[in-house]
Amino acid sequence: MLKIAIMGAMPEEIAPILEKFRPYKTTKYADNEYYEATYNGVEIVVAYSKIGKVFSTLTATTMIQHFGCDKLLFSGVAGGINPNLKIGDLIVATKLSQHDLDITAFGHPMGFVPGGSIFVEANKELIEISKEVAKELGKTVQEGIIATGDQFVHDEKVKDNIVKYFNADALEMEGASVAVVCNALNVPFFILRAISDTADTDASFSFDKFMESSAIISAEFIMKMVQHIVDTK
Ligand code: 4EZ
Repeated sequence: MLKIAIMGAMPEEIAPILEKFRPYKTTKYADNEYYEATYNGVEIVVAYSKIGKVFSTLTATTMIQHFGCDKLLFSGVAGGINPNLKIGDLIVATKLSQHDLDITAFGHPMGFVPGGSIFVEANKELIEISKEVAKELGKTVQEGIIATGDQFVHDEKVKDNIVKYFNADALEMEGASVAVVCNALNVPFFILRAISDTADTDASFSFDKFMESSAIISAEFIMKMVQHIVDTK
């Protein structure tokens, strides 16, 4: 049976999803909780990792290696960089990069370490499904580059550098690490984010104000994608 991992970083990012899968079974593993359910003949595993690249790496790896998930969908919020992205807008990652991975001292480009790559590309079929779902809903979903790092960005200069090195459209703290895991383990993945702030000096206020409503926007879209995957399997 198809087994889909649905993850977020924070409780608010998965709460609207989790409530759709009641009743679910809660399993404690690797210092976290995983919620398992079946939905129209598909197995679902939901979890929030906690914030950042390390925790999200652990959760993505666990969902694949321990729970046996064969697709991974990430739902959450992000800071917008591209001025076309307003609060509440959705962005689908085409490729992701770690903006804080820096061995430039040795002549390597930002985001690169030997054996790795600056960008990891998301699964094209899942992106295609997102376009179909967006069309059905009459919604616009922008595609773009997401930059990930272990910091909440609230500074124009930091943002400018992320644009300079990665031409990123949005930034957050988990996408690229999840991408690295899924890519290495050959599991198709999809990263969706709704904008909660624009990573400037007002970012923390904007985040507090909009994270919950934006998390719901992302979660609802992910649920439509799950429905589409279930219907066409
Ligand atoms: C990380 N997530 C933010 C977690 C912040 C505070 C208690 C998304 C995000 C983000 N990440 C939204 N806006 C951001 C920004 N400006 N910089 C980094 O994935 C938790």
